Amino acid sequence: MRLPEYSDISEIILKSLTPELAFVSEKVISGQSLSPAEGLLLFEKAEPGLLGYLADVGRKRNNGDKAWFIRNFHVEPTNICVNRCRFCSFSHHFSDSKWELSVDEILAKVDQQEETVTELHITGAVHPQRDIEYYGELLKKIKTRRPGLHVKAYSAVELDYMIRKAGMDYRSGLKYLKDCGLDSVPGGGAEIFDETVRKQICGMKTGSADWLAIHRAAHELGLPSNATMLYGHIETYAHRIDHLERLRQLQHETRGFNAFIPLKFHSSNNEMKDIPEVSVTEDMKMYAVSRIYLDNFQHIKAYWPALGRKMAQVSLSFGVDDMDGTINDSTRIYSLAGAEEQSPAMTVSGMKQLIEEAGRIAVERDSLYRPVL
Ligand code: V47
Repeated sequence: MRLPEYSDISEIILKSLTPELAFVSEKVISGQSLSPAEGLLLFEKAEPGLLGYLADVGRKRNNGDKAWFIRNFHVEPTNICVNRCRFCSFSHHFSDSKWELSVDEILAKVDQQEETVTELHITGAVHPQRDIEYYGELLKKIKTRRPGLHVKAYSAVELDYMIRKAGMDYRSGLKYLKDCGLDSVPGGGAEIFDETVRKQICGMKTGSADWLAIHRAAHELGLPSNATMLYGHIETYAHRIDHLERLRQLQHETRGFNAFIPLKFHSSNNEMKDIPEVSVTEDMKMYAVSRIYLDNFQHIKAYWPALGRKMAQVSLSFGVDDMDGTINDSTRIYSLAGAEEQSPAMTVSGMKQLIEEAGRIAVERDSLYRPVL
């Protein structure tokens, strides 16, 4: 029996679709960018199976069968925050406890990590008494102890606050931090760019245009960054596509984003607790459409502490090529919001097993997606 070639399978699938979906699918398969209306059509009309198939085309084109992971840990220096985001379960406004780590406590956490850990992710709340010199000095001290550690630090929201407070523009503030040891910028604080939704869920924090301006400035200085989206709350599919479109446009100009990370909204212990969490099918649709729409992003990351390790494994068949990291039980943002991973930590062998069970080749990476040998 002759087995069908890849293109034959595409043809069989295309014939079973409505003309609109067949047209959009053909564009995806032949590597063309989708318009916002076409992205929306996928969210509204495509079956999860079709989305998985189309996302897989992009995933394979960018990464072959490799799925990446990193040995990393987080430091969340404080939960004391000037903002009051309604989805947040982490800040002191909604949590039973208030904390602020001293510099020595942070350095002790750095010292505790094994030598093989390559990345530190620092993010947390926007503390009113901290300033750019504090965060700059922290970077210098970390780098003195562990010069080889890649420090991905301070979301655009934290950066916005500290840079404005210093009376600097984004470029000079980021340049100062880069000179202190900042290596890249994490993707937090993006939430949803649509201004109406943003006002309702996190009206006090950095606006969308400023979030994008900070990432643009970082890219222009040679600092790579990530991008996120908080989905599954009051936003519509059109808002999600608008968010992806703004990211795709900035990436077109700068090429500075490494990865896009959809973040599922978790509803425990925050002011949006009445909103039910979306289904896992919805999660997989979100990952797949992200892979398909963001055709100029090299990587789509499943942040498993937010998604759960089982669904992160499934997401490898819905466009995901990056599993983030080993984490070492160092983040509270999602466990406080009710995510099933209450103490997120994975061993390297656990990570490899998860990836290989999904039929992918597990590759340990550094923060710039170079294989760690
Ligand atoms: O911006 C907060 C999200 C983000 C909730 O760059 C919530 O590699 C769900 O951006 N339910 C911060 N999500 C974390 C972040 C991140 C995480 C992992 C990797 C990277 C990276 C960046 O956490 C916030 C917000 O969108 N968040 N509360 C919640 N209740």
